[in-house]
Amino acid sequence: MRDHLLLKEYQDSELQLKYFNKFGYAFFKNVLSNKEVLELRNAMDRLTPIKESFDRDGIHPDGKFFEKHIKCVFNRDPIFLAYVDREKIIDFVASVVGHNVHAGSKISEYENFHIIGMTAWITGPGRKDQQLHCDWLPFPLPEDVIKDARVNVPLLVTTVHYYLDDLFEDLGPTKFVPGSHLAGRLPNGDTDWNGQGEQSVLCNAGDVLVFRSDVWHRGTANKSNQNRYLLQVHYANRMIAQKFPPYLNKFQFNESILEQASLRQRRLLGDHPNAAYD
Ligand SMILES: O=C(O)CCC(=O)C(=O)O
Ligand SMILES: [Fe+2]
Repeated sequence: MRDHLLLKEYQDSELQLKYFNKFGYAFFKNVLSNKEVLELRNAMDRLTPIKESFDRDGIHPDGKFFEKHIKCVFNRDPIFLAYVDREKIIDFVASVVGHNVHAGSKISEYENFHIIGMTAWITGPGRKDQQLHCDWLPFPLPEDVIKDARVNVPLLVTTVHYYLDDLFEDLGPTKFVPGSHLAGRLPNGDTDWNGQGEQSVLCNAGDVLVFRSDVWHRGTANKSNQNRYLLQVHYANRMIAQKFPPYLNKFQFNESILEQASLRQRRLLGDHPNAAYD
């Protein structure tokens, strides 16, 4: 069994999509320059926590390790705005969650999805293993049903990982069980599926991984002596709520950042025209 995930970028977008549907993830090599990686890391270091937004910055409550986890960073520093619709990545994301579930609708892909979160995450030495999980499994199905060629489970949420380190096993890479979104269930303690075990994302700083919410994966222990830097961007079909805490009208868009946003960025931040349920 392989212990590291196959990280191949297919230049043909149809192939990239085909393997995303088959394995549950897609890889994009060298998306960010070294300068951009450094800028992002520095911006993450500068962020300060907002307690009501569920931010964390300090020693983790269930372990003696440092963790910084800051939500909705597109609203905190204009540097992060570019990662709302980073070139190349956003076209791919549009093709996987921008689809319209009502066949024949005239709504274009860019009008049918949005950002539901953007988190800056620094994990320090001593960070513990996560349990293998799905971020969200909206449609649990019997395996024989989900494998039927007539069944096409629509993807509602996908996450983009911008890796900001050269990953190695001791730094705590994300691990995936490729293809496990076709199990139709949560891992429930299993660590392999269909002959595939967990495989580490051993990529370089500036590389990007896009993955389905229903593929089995986990973050792993940081056994090194350095912090791991990760920017997570979560996207969903427009019908899925945005997760912008604090709730009950307490989240406020930062006007000075919004002024710098393009029309497409505003749209992805939630500036939709009226449609069903509005
Ligand atoms: O830390 C990672 O690499 C993955 C984290 C993750 O999967 C999660 O928090 O849901
Ligand atoms: Fe996860």
